[in-house]
Amino acid sequence: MKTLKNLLGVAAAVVCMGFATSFAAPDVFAGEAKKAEDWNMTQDELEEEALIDVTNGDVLGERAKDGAWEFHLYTTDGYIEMTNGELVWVFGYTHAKGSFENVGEVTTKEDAERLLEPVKVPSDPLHLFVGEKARIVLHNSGMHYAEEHSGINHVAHTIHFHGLDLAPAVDGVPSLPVDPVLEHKSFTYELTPQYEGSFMAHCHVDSFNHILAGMYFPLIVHHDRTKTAYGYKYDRDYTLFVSELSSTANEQLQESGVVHGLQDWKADYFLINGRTYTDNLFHPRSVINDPRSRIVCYEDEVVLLRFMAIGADHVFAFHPHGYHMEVIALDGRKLKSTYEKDTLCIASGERIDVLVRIPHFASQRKCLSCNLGAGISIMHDHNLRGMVSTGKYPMGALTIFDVKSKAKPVKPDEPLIKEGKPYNPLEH
Ligand SMILES: [Cu+2]
Repeated sequence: MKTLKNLLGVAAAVVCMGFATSFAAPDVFAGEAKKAEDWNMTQDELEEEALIDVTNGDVLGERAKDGAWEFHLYTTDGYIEMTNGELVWVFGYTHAKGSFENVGEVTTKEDAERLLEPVKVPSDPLHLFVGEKARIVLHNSGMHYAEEHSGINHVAHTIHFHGLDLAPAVDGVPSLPVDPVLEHKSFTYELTPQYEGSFMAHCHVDSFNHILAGMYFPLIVHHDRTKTAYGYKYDRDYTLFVSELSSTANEQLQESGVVHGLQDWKADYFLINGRTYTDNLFHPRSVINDPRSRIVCYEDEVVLLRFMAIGADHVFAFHPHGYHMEVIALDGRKLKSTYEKDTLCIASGERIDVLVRIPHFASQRKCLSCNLGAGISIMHDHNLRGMVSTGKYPMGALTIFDVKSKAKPVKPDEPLIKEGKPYNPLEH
């Protein structure tokens, strides 16, 4: 097991904000012109504000001269820290520090550390818009932490845009018909999304090993710059990307490039947005201390949850205590009629969008099963294998709803870890 003690230079992931600075306002904002006058805001400023709001301050693509959204993704490797202190070697996609800008080809470990964000699993979401062209450039930056003679060095990668129904030329299946992206080379995928919805992307080279080693991320296609999905209005949205990780398999890839007995591949971590829950409520790497994964909301709000899953064979079964979920879309398509579930099964490759309507008394309600405090209730994998990581329970796919009262002013959008001090749900 590798820990921080014996491995220096692994920085914590930093959530950065960025947005396009130049934008020609589309017709949908014609109605906003009056508002802009009243508030003395320019169309550019309104556009920036709406973009930040609808994408929750995620890093956005750059706006190219022709209006296309441009993203430069870099593949490389690194370590992620688990709640038990283990550092798991992974490889995946990343991007320039604080942006999706082009920083040229990155070929050395020093340049990767200097220019790129550390690799995350899953990597940061890509936000696209219906009818707006996107140019996604994949740069293969090689591996920098694998053993010198490991077969994983110098491998090629692609991006498969799972669910976007694209032509083969930009579908990311190697050599059908486009060759995969070799080390220190790049390839540009151009596409214009036709449908709004929740999608994902992953590598399609040696898929079992590359995907499960960490090569995946959420892809969200918005209809416009408002908080609506499939025609439904929502107040807040959270993307919960659940996945399986085998530190043993990853270590074998790092050391030799070959996973022994692939048929026996077994996850030892079950993740929500790359993290496990742990009974140490203060652990900064726990799911519940991650602003992307802790479902913070107000009473009477409508919360959109975008579930996405990647794995070898585990089917997650999400069960929120205290709430039913209204399923509004499956695999990026609006359902003709919705239905309600309190246990939602999701298998690898699926996306399920649900609305949770938060009752007006929810901030006062205590969950008797977890007793974490008023307004807090858990949502966990009811296929209980997913609640056991490295043989320990409860360590796995569990997050919490953290409902605030409108009467008590709070700032739910602020990071939950301030000045290095983790947020304590018990102090509510
Ligand atoms: Cu790959």
